[in-house]
Amino acid sequence: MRRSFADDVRDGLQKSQKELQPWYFYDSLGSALFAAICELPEYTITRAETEIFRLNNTTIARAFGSPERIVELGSGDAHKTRQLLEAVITRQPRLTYVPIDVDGDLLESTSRDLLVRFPSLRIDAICADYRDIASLISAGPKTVFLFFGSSIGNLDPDAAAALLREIRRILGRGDSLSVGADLQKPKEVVEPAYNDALGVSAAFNLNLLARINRELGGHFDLSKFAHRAFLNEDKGRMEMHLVSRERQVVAIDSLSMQVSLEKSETIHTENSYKYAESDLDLLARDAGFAIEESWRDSRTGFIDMLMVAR
Ligand code: AVI
Repeated sequence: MRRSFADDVRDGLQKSQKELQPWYFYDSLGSALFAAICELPEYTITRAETEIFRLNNTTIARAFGSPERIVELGSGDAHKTRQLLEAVITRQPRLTYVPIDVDGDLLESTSRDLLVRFPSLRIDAICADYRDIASLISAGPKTVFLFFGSSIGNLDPDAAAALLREIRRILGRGDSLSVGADLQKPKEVVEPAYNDALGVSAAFNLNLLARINRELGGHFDLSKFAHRAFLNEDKGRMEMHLVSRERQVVAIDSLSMQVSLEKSETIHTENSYKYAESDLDLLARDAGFAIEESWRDSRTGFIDMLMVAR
């Protein structure tokens, strides 16, 4: 059984390096803030992937073959996926789309929009954490999995490898998984993407504390925390933290818990791994896939890959 928000908050805030899991960013407000991040000039991931789909959607759809089912992990507002769905439906009108997302409201509104735009599409939406994929999706018709937007970067390498293996177990030989990953780039380019001038990334990060206040009776004073995001070059990842501006003790009523924080102590909220292409190749091969095709954006900062099950 997947652990609850309450359990993860209790455990995470008792660790010596306090942490909160990034899956919990995405309540309704968090999803809206993430959609705003995607529009920021500093944050290139979404634009890069949109460009890849705009220029290559027919080629990508052809590479998918004619799937009967498309399963998307962390579908969000499925903004970028629409172009691909359109190209797939043109080839295969009897398609079932299975978006999986933790934000139920977003899942519902996105599904309604898609049905208006593609009346022949069948949608089986699942409100869940995609890390439970093995219990959510069973083996079946010819399937393509989509894992876009560099969401793979929010998993530690072991968890990413485990997820790809689970997906491989569901797929038949010749089925495919399409993954979008952000490529390694210099600090001067990658750090501003998580430290934007408007402060949207800071709000996205702080919303985790606001969510604890809303849902668990927390008493976090957001003005007593600062957003910090930096490139950890040794680990090849961006890290996001919330930094306590002063020594403080914060109560969380429904957990009957008091959280003590020293001045400058941090709560680690997210890792965002930036990949080298050779690592992606290894990851795919270890899980039983071969990268058959890949597409890069014009600045070559982002890659979408077609991994085919061997
Ligand atoms: C969803 N994910 C790929 C984003 C990222 O870049 O890691 C989440 C995000 N965190 C801060 N800004 C955006």
